[in-house]
Amino acid sequence: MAEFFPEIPTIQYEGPESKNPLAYKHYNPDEIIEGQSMKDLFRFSVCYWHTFRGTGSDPFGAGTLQRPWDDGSDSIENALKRVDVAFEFITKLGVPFYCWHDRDVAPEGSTLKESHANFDKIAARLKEKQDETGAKLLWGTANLFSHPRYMHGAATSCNADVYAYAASQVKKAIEVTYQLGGENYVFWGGREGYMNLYNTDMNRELDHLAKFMHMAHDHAKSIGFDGQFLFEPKPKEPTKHQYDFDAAACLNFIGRNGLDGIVKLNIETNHATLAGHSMMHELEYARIHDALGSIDANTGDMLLGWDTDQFPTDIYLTTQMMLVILKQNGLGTGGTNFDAKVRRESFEPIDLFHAHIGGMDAFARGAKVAAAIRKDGLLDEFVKQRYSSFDSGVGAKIEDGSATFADLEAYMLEKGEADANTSGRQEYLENLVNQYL
Ligand code: GLO
Ligand code: MG
Ligand code: MG
Repeated sequence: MAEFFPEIPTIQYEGPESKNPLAYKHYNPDEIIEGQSMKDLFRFSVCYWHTFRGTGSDPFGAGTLQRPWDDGSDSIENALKRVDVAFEFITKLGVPFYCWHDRDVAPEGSTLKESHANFDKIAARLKEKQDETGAKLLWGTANLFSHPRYMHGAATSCNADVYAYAASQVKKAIEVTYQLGGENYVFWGGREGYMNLYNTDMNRELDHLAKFMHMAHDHAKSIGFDGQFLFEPKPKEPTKHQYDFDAAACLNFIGRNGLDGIVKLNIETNHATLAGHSMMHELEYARIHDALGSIDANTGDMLLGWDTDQFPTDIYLTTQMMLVILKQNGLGTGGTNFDAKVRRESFEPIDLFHAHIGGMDAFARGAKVAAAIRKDGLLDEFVKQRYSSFDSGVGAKIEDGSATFADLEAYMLEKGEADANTSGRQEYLENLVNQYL
């Protein structure tokens, strides 16, 4: 196997005392957290688009990233070589999963037929490499936003031909995901949204999107693919208003269109903050609806209002995330995908390793802290106590649905005044969490 990262060894766990930047200090794949290994708890994944296709370009300047193996062309040879690079990277990192968009791995041809054929060629190499290394596909997806044909959206485009093209692309991407043993299939809305309501029939667009999802699911069933479908909420960018705004908007769409039980959510940190939520809020909202399927692990910048997709390093953030994820005992068939890119100033290949190592260690530490908080149980006990007036008496009748407004009025007329409130103790609880960090 050609060595694309000759100076990088296989990354090992060396423990918190290690000073080796190319070692894990906290991510120890075999270490058990609440009954499962870190490997199974996180199911870390490397994303193909930022990591192997990112160039470091921004709206003000050209790419900066040194990727000596890449000739910058859209040739099949270059795409095949990138597969080898990707699997060397994934293997050296010891990450169990990866994921892609169709057009990340294989070049778009001049016709749909040619694009399908290109995709088949690369998929065959991906399969070989998966078998050789044991790395698996967490999820596949289709890029329905880069090509100019998708200027008005894909499944919500005003152009029926574009809709049909998008459907063909998703059909193929689901088939390849299935061939490669992918465990999920993701839909991020790309350009599914609008810039201006004066030219938009929102009702028709949402209806078309629902039909698209049903057709996708019917096709998946017909070929025997039973991987989990996931929506990825994002409120804005590239459009002013994206239809998959946040977890609540996605779940409303899912429920209203008969997609319950078919689609769960892939929650991304930076998208949560763009929606004006904390990541913990988005995860908990999804979890209580039995829809927390997978996560895109990154972070934004507090001072910037766009999707900066940075690698997560904040242990307070990962602690909050793991408090929710541990409540549901992990992510099932989902995983922790680094939808994150190195800064354009971090232009050497080794920076890709530093970035992933840091992200994995941040999650491992967050999980250890969250598990310690959960083990002591003080936080959970506080919340349980706070709602204990609903465990018996009038509260229990409210919860079991047997109370009527008339009952509640009769109860209160007799009692005269509500029982006194107790303190929410927010500051005490914030201090408590800090004690574990
Ligand atoms: C962009 C999204 C994007 C998706 C990807 C797969 O903001 O985060 O990277 O995760 O298209 O759905
Ligand atoms: Mg994402
Ligand atoms: Mg993003």
